[in-house]
Amino acid sequence: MPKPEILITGSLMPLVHEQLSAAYTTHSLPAGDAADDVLNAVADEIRGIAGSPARGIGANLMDRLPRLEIIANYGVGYDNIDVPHAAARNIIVTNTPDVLSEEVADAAIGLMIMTARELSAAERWLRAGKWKKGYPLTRGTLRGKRLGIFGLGRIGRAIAVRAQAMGMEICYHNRTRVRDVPYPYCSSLRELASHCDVLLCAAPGGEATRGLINAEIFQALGAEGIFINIGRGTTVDEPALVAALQDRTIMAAGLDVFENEPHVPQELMDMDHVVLLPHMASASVHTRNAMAQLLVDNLIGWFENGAPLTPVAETPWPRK
Ligand code: NAP
Ligand code: 8YV
Repeated sequence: MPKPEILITGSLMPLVHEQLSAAYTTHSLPAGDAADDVLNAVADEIRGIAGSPARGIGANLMDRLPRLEIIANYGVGYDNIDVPHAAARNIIVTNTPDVLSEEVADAAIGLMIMTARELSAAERWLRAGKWKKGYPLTRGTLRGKRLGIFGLGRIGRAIAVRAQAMGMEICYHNRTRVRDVPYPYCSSLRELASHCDVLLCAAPGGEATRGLINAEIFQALGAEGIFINIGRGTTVDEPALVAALQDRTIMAAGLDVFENEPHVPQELMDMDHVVLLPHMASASVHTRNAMAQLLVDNLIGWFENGAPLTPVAETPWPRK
């Protein structure tokens, strides 16, 4: 039996390249026009994709690969993949749930504290030699504040546990009420925003959430409110966020994700009451290796045992 052929769509952790090339025939998909040369040579043989989230996997690419069986995504979010198209073609999509939840929750809490207590601005102040001038007391605090989580899933729950231990009250909004948590449920995002002091987005991206956090939500969050995003930038109406920060509709924001990464609007860069991170919430060697191993194990599970480990809900295994 010839070895399955796998297309690797971007630069992934070394263990992915090492383990996949030991077991399968692998091909790296270069950027730009060179991609066509690779596809022209190998497209008919590709049975699996090891997918980098930096690259979209749309219907066009899938349809150039007539034998494609599985797309293993390097990330829990899979809004970079046209999953309805994959499902229609019976292509399994897998992601990397759970193994990154605690790391991302740590980063979310760090970002929330940095934003409320102006830690980045204070460090810039010190480095500028201004210590003796005395950094102004921060208006922001987490003492006595309520955290509103938009997207109380695996990561949202890990954030809630941490925030509760810090003395914060928690409330949340999902489409579906979660039965096994003690936190109050808000039946809409608007209700959540008006009910909390810190609004934190840990919801997936994609069409279902596109632009939901908009001017009306920032208005409801209010002038003492803080917005934190570790979900996806597409969930936010970014110009509305810029405006809400510029005219102080809200107090501050901490952002790990942006609408058109790696582009960050200059207006955000120019404001001191915004903390900006380069989409790094899961980015430790420990956690990225765990994600990489799960990606590999999904491909091995499929090709060796006929069962992926963590298929996404839209492409369940066994098939329904
Ligand atoms: P998850 O367990 O599936 O949780 C997602 C939560 O969002 C669920 O509770 C879901 O509840 C809710 N939700 C989904 N669509 C919604 C909608 N339209 N309106 C309201 N709530 C909605 O996923 P997870 O593992 O926690 O990951 C969440 C997301 O975090 C990922 O999809 C990814 O985008 C992001 N992420 C970012 C980083 C980073 O580096 N910044 C790292 C990892 C993950 P319902 O289905 O009941 O609505
Ligand atoms: C990573 C993420 O940044 O898992 C996700 O959904 O957004 C992050 O863990 C990404 O997947 C790897 O580049």
